[in-house]
Amino acid sequence: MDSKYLSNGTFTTPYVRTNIGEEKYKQCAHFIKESQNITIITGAGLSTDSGIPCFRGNDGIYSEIPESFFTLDEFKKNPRKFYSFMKKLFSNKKPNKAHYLLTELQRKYKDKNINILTQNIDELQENSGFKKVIHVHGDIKQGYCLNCGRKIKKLNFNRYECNCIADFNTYSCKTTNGLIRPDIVFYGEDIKDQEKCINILKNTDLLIVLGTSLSVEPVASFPKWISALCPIIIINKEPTYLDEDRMSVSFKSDITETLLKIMEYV
Ligand code: CNA
Repeated sequence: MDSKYLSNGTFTTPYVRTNIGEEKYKQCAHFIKESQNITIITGAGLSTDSGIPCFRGNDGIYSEIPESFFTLDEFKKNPRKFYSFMKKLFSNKKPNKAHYLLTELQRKYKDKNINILTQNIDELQENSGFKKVIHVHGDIKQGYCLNCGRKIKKLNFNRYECNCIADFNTYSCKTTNGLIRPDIVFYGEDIKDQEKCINILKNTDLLIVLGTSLSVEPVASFPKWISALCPIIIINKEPTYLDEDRMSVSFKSDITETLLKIMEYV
């Protein structure tokens, strides 16, 4: 049996339940060291320590606004309200320790192909210095004009907090006066770079899943694209459907605390 699958060189099914205490962290470190193509799927839980709440749960965004808020129709009805809310959520936020730990991992293992497929629409992962991030649900700091398609690379939220309720000029396209929408994936729209993500997943030999309830499709089904023998490390405070997978090492704990423990052995 390939020694990649267990740090002690054996293979039991399901090995997760045989690993307790420090062994579990050592096991994860061993997977990382032995893998070449590591794919990390991240979700809102990665950014909570930066002050951006999750969607779900008691303090989640959905306790304040309905899910329908994140549809193009709702956005068009009241763009100013949408941008004001986005400003409140995403302005002046900084990467947290967990983002930096992932960047440290990439820097330590320059020879490995480490990709992040994130559902997050913030830019905190790349702001921490991480090099290969795919924003499957888009990026709230970017936008484009609904009339002419002109791209805005750096949306300034202050421009949206304007007194232009009757006149979109402050956040309208300079050439056509069209409304600028954020370049995020609203409900009902296709995700970004799906084919690229699938190709990355097919070549993955270690999948790490961080801070996502895995309840939003199609990302929730991304793990089905990895090979049957690819190990999975999942760190999420709440249970996910992947926890019981034969190949999963699952931690129902804080991302930063858990990554710090794993990094001790990497
Ligand atoms: P979600 O459904 O809200 O799940 C987040 C999960 O993270 C929950 O199960 C929490 O228990 C868990 N969690 C929270 N904090 C921690 C922590 N410190 N350690 C470990 N686990 C933690 O969010 P998903 O990402 O699964 O859902 C996908 C949506 C959320 C995407 O469309 C995103 O665009 C959207 N979203 C993004 C952001 C952001 O960009 N930062 C914020 C909120 C929502």
